[in-house]
Amino acid sequence: MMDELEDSFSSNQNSDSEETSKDNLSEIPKEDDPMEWARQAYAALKAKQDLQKREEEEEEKERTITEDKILFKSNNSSSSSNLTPTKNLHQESQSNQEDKVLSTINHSENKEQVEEDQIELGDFDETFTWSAEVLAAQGRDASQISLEEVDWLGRLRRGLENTRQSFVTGLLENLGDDPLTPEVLDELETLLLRADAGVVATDQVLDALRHKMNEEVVEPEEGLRFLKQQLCDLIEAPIKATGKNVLSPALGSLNIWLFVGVNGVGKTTTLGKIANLAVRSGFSPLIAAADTFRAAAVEQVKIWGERSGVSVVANASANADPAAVVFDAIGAAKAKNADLLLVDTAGRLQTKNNLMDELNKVRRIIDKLAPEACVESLLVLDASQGQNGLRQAMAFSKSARLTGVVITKLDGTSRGGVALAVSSEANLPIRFVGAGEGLRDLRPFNSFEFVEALLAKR
Ligand SMILES: Nc1nc2c(ncn2[C@@H]2O[C@H](COP(=O)(O)OP(=O)(O)OP(=O)(O)O)[C@@H](O)[C@H]2O)c(=O)[nH]1
Ligand SMILES: [Mg+2]
Repeated sequence: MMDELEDSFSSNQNSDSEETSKDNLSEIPKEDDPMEWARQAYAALKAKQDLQKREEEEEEKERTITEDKILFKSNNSSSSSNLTPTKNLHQESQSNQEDKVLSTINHSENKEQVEEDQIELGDFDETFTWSAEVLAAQGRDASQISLEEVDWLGRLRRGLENTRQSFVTGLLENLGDDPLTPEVLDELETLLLRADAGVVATDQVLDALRHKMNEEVVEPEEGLRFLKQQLCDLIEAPIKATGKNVLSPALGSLNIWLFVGVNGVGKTTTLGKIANLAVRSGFSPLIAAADTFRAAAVEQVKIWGERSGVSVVANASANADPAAVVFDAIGAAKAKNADLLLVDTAGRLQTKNNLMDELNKVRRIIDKLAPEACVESLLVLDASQGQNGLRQAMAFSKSARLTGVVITKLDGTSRGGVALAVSSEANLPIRFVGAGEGLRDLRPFNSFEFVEALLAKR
């Protein structure tokens, strides 16, 4: 279980972890030849996948034999004892299923889930080599990377495609082969603002670049490297200030994560994906359906719960008090020994005071009932809303005691730069990013990977 935990929540370390600080990236002893590193990584993943497939086939074979034996036995027993093995079989398959879902979804008996959750190693193509390069640059060992990481990097890069297209293509065209000029900086300023990086981040990055150019001639390669580092530093600042590189549930205590934000930004979807990530990482999550505003909201969150085998606490009565649902859910979490309570809340405009008060009431209940819990209040932001997302962050952080941000819908928007605005202006750590509607289209945020994907040349 701990291995899986490392895999999903913790191994996605931001690049400022001690060994992989951006400042000493150049000192990391990495493979001289990135292609060779990628080849080794590919071979290791291929071997792992082949082994897993063989094990699964073996398991399947054994399972069929056992089932045949039980069925055979039950068919040959007298009618009264007939019930027992059949029941046992049913019980066995049910508890099996729970175990499987809890340990690794790859083994799930639900076909749909298998299809959705099993990642196949793709070709040794350009996407793979790029992902490998990003992992190698963080000082990773070619034999230690997981298919999930590689798969996610591909998704992240595809997700940022539109932002990159409008940003990097313009930038690279202007950069050319000559040292940086003041005109290139002007163009960069326009591009950053257009990608919704915000005024503060844009000014900060340009000031740093201007300062550097005053001191030395800056070749385009060096300019790009320096730009990446500036962007990374900017996004990292609020993350570093929390002392936690990656947000993962604290072990040994109850964690309560609230998902808040305006309508339709992806709160419920994010919660569903995190429930799945938590299960895969060995935690025991529980969901509180505290969006009591829409009748369909409870159904929606229940479907997400079912996809990962996570129970949902809900109140059937119309317009139930969200705080009452959270009250019940905390009781259930304690009774069931759940370690992560995920709370879905109704979408609300940051300008509606009564709805913001409702969030405060939920917080008061949590403080009263579970004062020892580690509480995270995560604002979900739709990347395509650009600067409006920043305004939401400012307003919510005033009244909802935010501790972090999740940026969703990075796919299909050219405004992924809003991550920079949120970090520099709302001063909030970005904790997760979503780049699609699938179960695996969300990962813990890693600033190095984000900036590399944002500024990938190819
Ligand atoms: N393309 C894309 N779609 C997403 C992403 N996250 C969520 N969505 C979609 O956005 C829509 C709204 O998602 P929800 O999770 O229901 O949003 P919500 O914030 O819970 O909405 P309310 O509860 O109504 O306020 C759904 O169609 C999701 O599938 C993402 O990362 N990428
Ligand atoms: Mg919702």
